[in-house]
Amino acid sequence: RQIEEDLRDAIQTDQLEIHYQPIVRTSDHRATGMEALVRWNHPERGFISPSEFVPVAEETNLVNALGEWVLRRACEEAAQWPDSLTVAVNVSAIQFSATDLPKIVRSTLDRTGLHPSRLVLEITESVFLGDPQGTRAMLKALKKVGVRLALDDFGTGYSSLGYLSSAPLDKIKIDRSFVAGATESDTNNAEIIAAIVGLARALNMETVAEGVEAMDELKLISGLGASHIQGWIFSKAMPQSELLARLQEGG
Ligand code: G
Ligand code: G
Ligand code: MN
Ligand code: NA
Repeated sequence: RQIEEDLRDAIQTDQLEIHYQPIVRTSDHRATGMEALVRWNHPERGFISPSEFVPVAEETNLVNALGEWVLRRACEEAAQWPDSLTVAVNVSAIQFSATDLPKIVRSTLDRTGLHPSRLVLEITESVFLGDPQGTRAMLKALKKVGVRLALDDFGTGYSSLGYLSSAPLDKIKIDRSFVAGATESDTNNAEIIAAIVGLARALNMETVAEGVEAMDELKLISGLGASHIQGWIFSKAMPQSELLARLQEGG
């Protein structure tokens, strides 16, 4: 397929770049980290969304090359930020099942000089579906490297909660569909968010409410106790150059 060939080329010739979206602490609205979101500017087709090309990478053998490219670039760029900021990198379930992932993460941290505690790996619930024992072993091995682990898009996938208490996760990212559905009049989604926050607290995990766009959502979510917020109300994802300029301004 053309898109597959083009993607292979894009990875090799640096047509990809990463945009960073701030994740802020609910209590003071200060950024504590950034999520790395890959972008592809195709020479003929223009901008192509990762929701289109990440699945292509997953269907082919490109997903590991893509994942390693994103990891390395994100760690290199995060090493230029203040030490207080973490960088969160999305890890595809296929990448996650590769046995050499902890080794790759460790050598990337070594080469870029980023302290392990500043890297967050975002995994999805689907990693718990196939091989729960292998998954726990992988999570443990990654924790040994010193990185933090976040469960992404929580609430949209596999619904067994059993794995949560036995997995060494540091944070839960509440899927934006719950945030978008939470209003004063429809309280079901707000109840779900409150329940996830309570569960995370009991398990000593942080919570990130994703996709907060509007002031009424911000008020509601803050009241529900999520420790962190990510969404357009604070910032869209931006390139490294723009992020560095903002950090320089102190904002
Ligand atoms: O901004 P947004 O359109 O970036 O991202 C769309 C989807 O692509 C999201 O589900 C997001 O998790 C995913 N995504 C973005 N960057 C990466 C990446 O580097 N690796 C993987 N596996 N998924 C990514
Ligand atoms: O699947 P994951 O959570 O990794 O991807 C995050 C996705 O959410 C990206 O596509 C990102 O651009 C998008 N996103 C981030 N903030 C907002 C927001 O406030 N509203 C909407 N609609 N999307 C957002
Ligand atoms: Mn994510
Ligand atoms: Na998510």
